[in-house]
Amino acid sequence: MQYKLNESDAVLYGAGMEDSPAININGMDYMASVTDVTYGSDFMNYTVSVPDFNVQIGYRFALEGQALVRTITDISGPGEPNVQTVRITSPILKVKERQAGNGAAWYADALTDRIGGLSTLGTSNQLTPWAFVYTSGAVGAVYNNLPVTPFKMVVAKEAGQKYAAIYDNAYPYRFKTLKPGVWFESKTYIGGDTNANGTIDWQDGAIWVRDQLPPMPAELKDFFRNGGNWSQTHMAFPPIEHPDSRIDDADDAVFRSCRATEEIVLSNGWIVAAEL
Ligand SMILES: [Ca+2]
Repeated sequence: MQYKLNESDAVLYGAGMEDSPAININGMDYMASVTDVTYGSDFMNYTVSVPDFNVQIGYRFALEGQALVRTITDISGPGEPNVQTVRITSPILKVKERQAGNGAAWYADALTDRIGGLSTLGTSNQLTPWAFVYTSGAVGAVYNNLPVTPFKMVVAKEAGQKYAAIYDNAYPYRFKTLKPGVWFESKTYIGGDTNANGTIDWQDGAIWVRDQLPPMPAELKDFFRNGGNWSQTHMAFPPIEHPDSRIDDADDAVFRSCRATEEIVLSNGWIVAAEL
């Protein structure tokens, strides 16, 4: 699968033929096959059968502007009560070393972002709250609605060629016996030089990601507006095991980045916790 930016014919890759048609349920890979397809001008609905788990999964691809929106719409069959997590095992975006201007960017830890051309990046297999890949012709950005660390960045080699690929993390369909009732949605965006600075890189994708973030509630907006010299920023944390210490790390990084000025750093946000 390829994404092509019509304005420049620049290409980014998605799942390739070399990726086996597997789906991961509850941490185990299963072979899957598409047993039904319906489509319109800007969407395709797939029924994906996983015979060894006795379930069928409804999977929808829809185009929204420059984003491809993939949604799990239904899980059914005798195996459905046993489904806890579902993970699509193929990459959602990929760049290869032979593409001019190749690069990737992602969050490594609270103090370190990995950003650069593929030749400068070491191998990686890392969960991350945000991830971008790009070439000199197009940037790819991703956003999904997972409540825990949403993506994985892999930098590795295949057939002697280095690549960087972004994967969705596992979708928690059910926590023990509780079903939150929120269907998985993952958006893949391809764009050009959005900030018009003459270079295509992760920052052009970040402008799109910012637009995907939930807006600040009006009450909070008024509060900050009336509170004097506030500045406010969005951050995403991977708070699976020790959310407090992760947020402390992030606060520490913000504090140190503005230590030459008198600042008070206030963290205000939401933590989603789940007992797995
Ligand atoms: Ca740019």
